[in-house]
Amino acid sequence: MQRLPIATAKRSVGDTVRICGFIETVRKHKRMEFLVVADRSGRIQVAREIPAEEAAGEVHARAFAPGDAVDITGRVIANFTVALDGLELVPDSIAVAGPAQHGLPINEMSGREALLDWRYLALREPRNRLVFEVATAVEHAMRLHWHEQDFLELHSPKLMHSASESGAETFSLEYFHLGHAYLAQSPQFYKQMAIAAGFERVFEIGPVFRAEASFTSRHATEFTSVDVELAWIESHEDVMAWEERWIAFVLQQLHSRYSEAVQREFNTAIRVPSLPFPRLTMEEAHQVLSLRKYAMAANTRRGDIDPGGLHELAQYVEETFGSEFYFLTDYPSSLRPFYHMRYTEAPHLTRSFDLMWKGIEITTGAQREHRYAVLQEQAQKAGLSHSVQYYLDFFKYGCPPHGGFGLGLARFVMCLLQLENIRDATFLFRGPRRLTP
Ligand code: AMO
Repeated sequence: MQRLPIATAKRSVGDTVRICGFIETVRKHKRMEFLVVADRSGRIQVAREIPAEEAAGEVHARAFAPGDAVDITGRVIANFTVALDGLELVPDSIAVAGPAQHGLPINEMSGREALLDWRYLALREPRNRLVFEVATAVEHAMRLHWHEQDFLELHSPKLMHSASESGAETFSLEYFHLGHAYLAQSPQFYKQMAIAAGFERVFEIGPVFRAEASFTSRHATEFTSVDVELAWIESHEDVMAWEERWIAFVLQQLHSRYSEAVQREFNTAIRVPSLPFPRLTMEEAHQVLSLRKYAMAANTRRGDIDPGGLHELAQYVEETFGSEFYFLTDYPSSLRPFYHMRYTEAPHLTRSFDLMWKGIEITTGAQREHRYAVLQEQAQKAGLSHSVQYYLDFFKYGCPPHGGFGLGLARFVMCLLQLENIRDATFLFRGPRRLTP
């Protein structure tokens, strides 16, 4: 008999069906045993009559355990006493395809680290599954938009000859007779190479690595980066305008399919944003913070805004413009990588931006420096010119003005579902203290 998803099987009251899934709970009464069985689509109570010999202890049967992967054939009946939804399965046969050891290692009381140790068990929770259903829908919607707009998808190498963002935060490894290789911190150089190759509009969704000893709720040492690069722009404003339309499209798609489930499971509304998102220059943002008497943490880099300040600004933007999103633009050159274009008339400022959502940075972007001589000088000033010569070469034989951005996928999902921690939005988290499972 063909297996039916539990949600489908439930629509066949009176019929004999076959379902497969995990046992969630086991309850025994004198002659009856109740198993709640769940699969990807839902759950159902299975009411099994215990045979007389088994109840009398004359035959010894293995006891069912929460976690057992079971394959059950039986009849769906209506039973208004069943708390779940008035439906129940009366089994003809129950085969245990994958037995679970008795006594699961986690329960509702387990702390975050234990849940991460036993991630596959934690992921059996429908709420955790929903995180990845939504993440799948997010990526799908992003791809739809790119596809409609003629973008090419890249799969750039993650083994690199040099650091792509900043030297201090790279993982390095031995690489045959070439010496060291570095794990890519972003596809930055290669998405720009695609522009020099005439691809004009490109994207990539792929893993990136940061050797950062950060222990915050927003940082991982490996994460999925969503990257976009566009040719023939006039300024970073064109990139922001493109990004906000793309995000509104993605949220529109998500809203129509997931707003109910997300409201129910995460108590959060999916709001389709109105455009344009508010824009604040870094200078304006500092003025707002000082008017609101916000005191920046002492260890904040000169000119930068600390996480508390970003939240304060989020509040200001929500109160003033009614928006969950805002762009912070025109970062000081000292805070940005060498490849960001500087303003000709104000070289201490970059034509760059970050996108904030609910107070958290989800994107960094910029217009890039595409003029070979200027870029070479900026790389030199950053102490990088030799190690990145292969990258500088991309700009030697004609490259259009261009810009783009990188967005952390887990941060996006975390903000969307209002999750507390990036660990909850990541399939398997990697941090300074975690390399398993
Ligand atoms: P940046 O380093 O700001 O920019 O990264 C882009 C986005 O990636 C996410 N992100 C992270 N997510 C989880 N853990 C981390 N440790 C982490 N670091 C960053 C954030 C961030 O906004 N090449 C540029 C992008 C560009 O200009 O195109 C870059 O990598 O959401």
